[in-house]
Amino acid sequence: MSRFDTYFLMKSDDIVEYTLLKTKDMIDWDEASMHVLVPKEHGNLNYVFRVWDDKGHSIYIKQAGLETRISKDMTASLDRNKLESEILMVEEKLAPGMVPHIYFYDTTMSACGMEDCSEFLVMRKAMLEHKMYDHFAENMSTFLVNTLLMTSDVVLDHKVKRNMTAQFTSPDLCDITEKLVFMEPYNDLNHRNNVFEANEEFVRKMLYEDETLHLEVAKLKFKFMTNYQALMQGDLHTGSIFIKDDAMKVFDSEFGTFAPMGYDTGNVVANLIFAYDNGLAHGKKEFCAWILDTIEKTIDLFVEKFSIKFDQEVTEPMAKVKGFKEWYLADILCDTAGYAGTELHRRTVGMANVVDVTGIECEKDRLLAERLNIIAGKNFILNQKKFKTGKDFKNAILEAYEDAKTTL
Ligand code: SR1
Ligand code: MG
Repeated sequence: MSRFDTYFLMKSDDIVEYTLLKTKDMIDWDEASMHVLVPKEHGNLNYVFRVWDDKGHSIYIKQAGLETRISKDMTASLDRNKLESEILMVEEKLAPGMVPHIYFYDTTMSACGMEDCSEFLVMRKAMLEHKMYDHFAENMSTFLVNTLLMTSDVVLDHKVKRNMTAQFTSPDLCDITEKLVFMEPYNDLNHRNNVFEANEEFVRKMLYEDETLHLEVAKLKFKFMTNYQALMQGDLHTGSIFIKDDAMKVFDSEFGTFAPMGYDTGNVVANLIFAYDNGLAHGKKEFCAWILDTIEKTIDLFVEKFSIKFDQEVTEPMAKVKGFKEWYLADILCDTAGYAGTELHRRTVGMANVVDVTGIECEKDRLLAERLNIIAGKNFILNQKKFKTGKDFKNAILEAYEDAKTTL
């Protein structure tokens, strides 16, 4: 019996005892010198502690709370910690070294022990400092191909995949995505959108009143809900990526579920655009050029690596039919554009915003950023089929920038 046999939300004072209870047989802790610290960066939902000793051992303990951090009114099942841990364990096998190692997960305390990544920066922070990482496109494209293609029907035995589809899902978290991404940015259904006052009129016209847009978003929503294409990370923004000079690790996979691959690839594109917005507002030309180049490369490398790995790994006989691979990839690129669009919109006007944009102090620069996001997002959603190469994405961002300037 231990006091951790019943769930409660842990505080720093509980963490050493808890860590020892859970990891004593895996980590040779120097008990006398164990310390606990709460990292500054955190997500919208959970609580993280870093534990270390003076002999070089360390771990992150991550716990799910009953309420989300972002809003006490929003709850999400405590099972999300198990889901996140199990998805990271699958991803570690498919993309070794590209996710934090999970030491244990505990369904009673809804907590897990995860590899300490404190020598990395959370990528959103790095982007706000306008740091550039030339390995990102290479690593991210590998992560996307390995985790998405390898969990799709192209490769997995179909019975195994159907079982995994049932295992890797959280109705609560999918519900959050369905509302926050695919409804509220277009109708403020729950009256909790954060719309920048100076942009209210623009948002109303461009997002709330455009029925053609609503129809395309409705299709994207239904595709998200019904196309169990692959096990995606589900929330692949720069706050879900640890990065340093020569490596990156993707974490925070609690929104992971079987859904269109383009949801992940699209989120990567959109969140790089938020970094671009911030770079523009701070006059960081080299950084902005790096972002555009990175978006272009990530898409092109994704297509190239996907195509090669498809040929190597395909097991589904009908996926070997001539022309199937090209059709499948083209559809992923359409989705990439569509879901990049919905992410651009929901982070600009929805409930969960990004500091890359909200942190822009000059009103005119913030308006420019928001309008760039809204215009680019609409182009991505309304013209999904036009986005076939990295250059198509890059050019759309440059066009949206020019168009946004004319609205000010
Ligand atoms: C209630 S959670 C709000 C958002 O934060 C997470 O990171 C997801 O993106 C979610 O939509
Ligand atoms: Mg998160």
